[in-house]
Order: sequence, then structure tokens, then C-alpha cells
Amino acid sequence: MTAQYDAIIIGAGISGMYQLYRLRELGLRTRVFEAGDGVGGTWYWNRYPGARFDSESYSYGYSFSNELLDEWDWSEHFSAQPETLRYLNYVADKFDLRCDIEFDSRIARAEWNENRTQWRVETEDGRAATARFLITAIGPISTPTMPNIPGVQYFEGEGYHTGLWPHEPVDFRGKRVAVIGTGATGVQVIQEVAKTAGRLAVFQRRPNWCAPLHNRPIDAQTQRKIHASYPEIFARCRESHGCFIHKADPRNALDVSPEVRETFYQKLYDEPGFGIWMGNFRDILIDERANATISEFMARKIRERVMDPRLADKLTPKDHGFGTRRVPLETGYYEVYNQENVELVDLNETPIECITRGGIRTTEKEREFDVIIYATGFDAVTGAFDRIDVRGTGGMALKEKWAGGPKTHLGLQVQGFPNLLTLVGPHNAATFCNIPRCIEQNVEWVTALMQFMLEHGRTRVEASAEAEAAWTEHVYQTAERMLFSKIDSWFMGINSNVPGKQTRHFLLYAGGAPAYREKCDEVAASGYRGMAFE
Ligand code: NA7
Repeated sequence: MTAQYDAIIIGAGISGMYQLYRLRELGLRTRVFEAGDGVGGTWYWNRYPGARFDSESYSYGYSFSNELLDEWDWSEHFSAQPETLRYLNYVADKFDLRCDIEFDSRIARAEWNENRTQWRVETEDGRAATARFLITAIGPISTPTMPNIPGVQYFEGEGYHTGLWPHEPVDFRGKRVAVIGTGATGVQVIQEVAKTAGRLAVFQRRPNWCAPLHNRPIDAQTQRKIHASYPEIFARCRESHGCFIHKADPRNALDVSPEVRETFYQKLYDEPGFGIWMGNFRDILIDERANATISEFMARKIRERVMDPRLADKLTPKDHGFGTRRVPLETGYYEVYNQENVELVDLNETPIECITRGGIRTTEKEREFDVIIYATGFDAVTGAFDRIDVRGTGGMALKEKWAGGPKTHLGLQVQGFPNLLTLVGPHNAATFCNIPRCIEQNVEWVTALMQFMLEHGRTRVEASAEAEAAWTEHVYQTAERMLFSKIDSWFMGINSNVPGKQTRHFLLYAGGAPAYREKCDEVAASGYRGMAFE
């Protein structure tokens, strides 16, 4: 018999857990289907050594429960993955969420039934359930992609993608380890593995601009201060573009003297977290000349930290300016390349030909390894949708609808897919955000919509084609002026390992979380303009 619910949520990460909590308050019978055997989403899967926040811990946790805020102490300014996973398990226990979550249940199909005004979902192993509402909480960076290098399957040593890391600890002591990929993940894993590996080879295709994290433990006095100032911390996040505690400086880099610039850049470089990206001069992400000033500063830092000038040069991006791709935060990353047991393999000079049974062969030679770590990234934002066969009205496939780039209303709804709400979906501000801050906004907006429907006896909601076109147009307009829209990265939907993802389609929302929140609130206040109810 097919199980019946009022609402189905796919995913028990940060957004799915909170959505469940809120829908229960509305009295809806809600079921969460989760592919893993535990809660936590990103923090469940990404167990690789070195995985940690780039957001200040106390700005990242849920803000909806004062009791939870009072009870939980973060031990470090930027918490490591095991602590974050413990936190999310604590939340699941505290609010008794597990009883409504079906673990080991990956949803393979979701189909809208117009006659019954309901969604039917099916797990990979054939279990089915129906519900009036379907809420995807599947995460923007949750579909790991292996490199499209021939021979991956023949490697006889240990091979791990960072996003599918084993639950048991992996020992690198004395081993010959390769890391492919130097994004935010690669940087975290490289600096950690370099501590114990016998030999480490980093296979770099494109370097990124990395900035110091400056993590440290939280002492008792600071802990008390954090607890006392949660309202201010969250208020600050609310006001900033990406809901980080770092607010962009109102000045333009080009309006101040080189000396003022230098002092400011140095100050940001010495401070913890994303300040150098999010709290920098407002024009560095918009104006190429302004961007060149910070890029030059960062290049100098690499030269100062890497002893071999040739290596420093290879580690310096030439194809994009600082901040136009995701900035990895690091702790001693550049110094790793001063270690004798670490080698940087520049794939521009010597591309990988194949993975062999014993290691990796480039055009130069074959190197043997005991372990290969694939830090090769994700099929971002739309990838998690693509691997579910989502069918809307008339059997329309979501994957086909989005083939030329996503089209959404507020990044939360899709015309032709009634009663589907996409938390942290494409073109949603949550994709470019200190994510739990925007997740809470998404979940609360969706909850209010469902409450409105319950109160008004509505059973079906669908965004209009006009509202969807207008939002999509707005999303592209806000992205156009940003320098990153001219650069290949996962922000722009580029993934060299996934067929069909070589053309730039902006996946995020660049108008900023405050503007996004305002627009969502306006839509709600207008009685949900642009959405048709039945
Ligand atoms: P990213 O940022 O997409 O980085 C993936 C890295 O892997 C990047 O350096 C890629 O080089 C490299 N890569 C991918 N495929 C290949 C192949 N086939 N050969 C060689 N190198 C390859 O993923 P991350 O996991 O680091 O970060 C994703 C987000 O997760 C991050 O932004 C955080 O928000 C959390 P490329 O640059 O494409 O040349």
C-alpha cells in the first residue's frame, strides 16, 4: 500500500530538518526521505579530513530556538565537520525529528498527479508515497562528480571522493597520496593530509585564490559573550549581502589611496573568515580595475609564503581575479608546498592521461599511489534535481525544462510543477549565502505559504509563467554586472565532468539576501502575486 502524507520532504540536512519541525507545528503529516543513514546532509557526507566551516560557527547554527542557542557551545570559531554533525544530531534528538524521517531512502522519481492534486514519490528500491506537497531539501552541493579521466575504475589502491567519504577514519601515515582538485574542498583536505602522508602529490588544473581562515578555539569568556550577543550576531547577518557577519565596506577600492588600500587589505588578510571576500571594498567584485588591486595583493602573499618562486607562480591564478570564484579559506595551505614530501603537478603543463592500476599517468610520467583523493567537486545546484526524475503537469520533465538553464519563481517554485517547493533551489538567494541563515528564511516563507493555503482552503499552487519569466530575467540582470558571471565555475553551472554542463547558466542569486527576503515578503504580503491557487 502506498503511504499517504500531507507533505513529503526530500533530504534531512539543515533545511529538511527545519522544514519538518515547522510543518509539524502546522499539524501536517510530514515524511522526510533521506538517502543517508543519518541526518546532517552536507555534514553527513563530507567527512573528509580537514572539512570545516568557513562561516563563523555561531553565525551558522539555527537561530529559531533560544533554548537550542543556550544549550549549544561551539568549541572553535570555525567548527570542524565532526562537531557540526554532532550538533545536527543533537538538534534531531532535541526536537524528536527522527521518527518522521525514513533513512536509507533515496528518491528516484517524483510525479505530479493532476487528478488527485498530489505528488507521488518513489525510492530507488521501489517504495512509494504520496502527498499534496513536495518539498525538496536536497542541497545545492550534494551531487559529487568523479573526474572524467579514463581508468578511474581500474585503480587498485584506495580511492575516495571527498563528498562520499567513508565513515571509518582513513590512515595516511607513510602512504603515497594523490589529491586531484584544488577548490575549497581540495585546499582543506590537502593541508590536512600533508601532515601525515609519506608523500603527497597535488594534481592542479586551475589554482584558486585562497585566504587565511585564522581559526582558533573559543575560550570561556568569548563563549559567554557569544551567548549574550546572539540577537546582534543574527541581526548583523540579516543585513549583509550573503548573511555573513562580514558586511561589505561602503568605500570603493579605486576611491582610496594605494596606502589606504594596502592597510585595509592587510587588515582583512589578518582577520578570520570571509571578511576579505565579503567585507571588502564594494567594487572589487564588480570592477576589473578594482579587482586587480586585491588580486595583486593576494598574489604577493602567495609569493611571500611559497619559497620556490616557480611554485608560487603556478599557485597563482591567472585566469580569474580574486573572489570571482569561491574563495577557499586555508590554514597553512601555501606552506604545504614548502614541504619536501609534497609535489605540485601542474595539469596545464602535463595533463592526466589516465588512472592506472597503480596510480596516475600524466603526459610526463606515471606516479604510483596508495590513495587517490578526488576533490573534484559537485554537479552544483541543479545536479541534485537532475538525478531525480521529476515530472510535472502533462508529464513534463524538470530536467528538460531546465536544460537551457533553470527557470524558477523566487528560486522556490517552478511553473508546471504545482505544489513543489524547492528550498535552496537554483536562483534562490540561499545558494549564495551563509546557508542556514537563508534556509531559515526559505523554510519560514514556505511554511507561511502552506499555512495561507490551509486557512483559505486551497489545495494547489503554481507559479505563473509570467512570474517565472520575470524572476529569471531579474536573476540574470543582477548577475550580469558581477565579474564572476564571466568566469567558469560552479556558480555558472560549469562542470567539465558532466555532459551538457559546459555552457554558462547562472545558478545562484546575486541580488543579495536582504533584497531577496524583501521580494519574498512582498509576494507574500500581496496575497502571493504571480501564483495561482485552486
Ligand atoms: P570545486 O570548487 O568545483 O573544485 C573542484 C576541483 O576539482 C577544481 O580544482 C577543479 O579544477 C578540479 N577538477 C574537476 N574535475 C577535474 C578533472 N577532470 N581533472 C582535474 N581536475 C579536476 O569543488 P569543491 O568540492 O572544492 O567545492 C565545492 C563547494 O563545496 C565549495 O565552493 C564550497 O561552497 C563547498 P578546475 O577549477 O575546474 O580547473
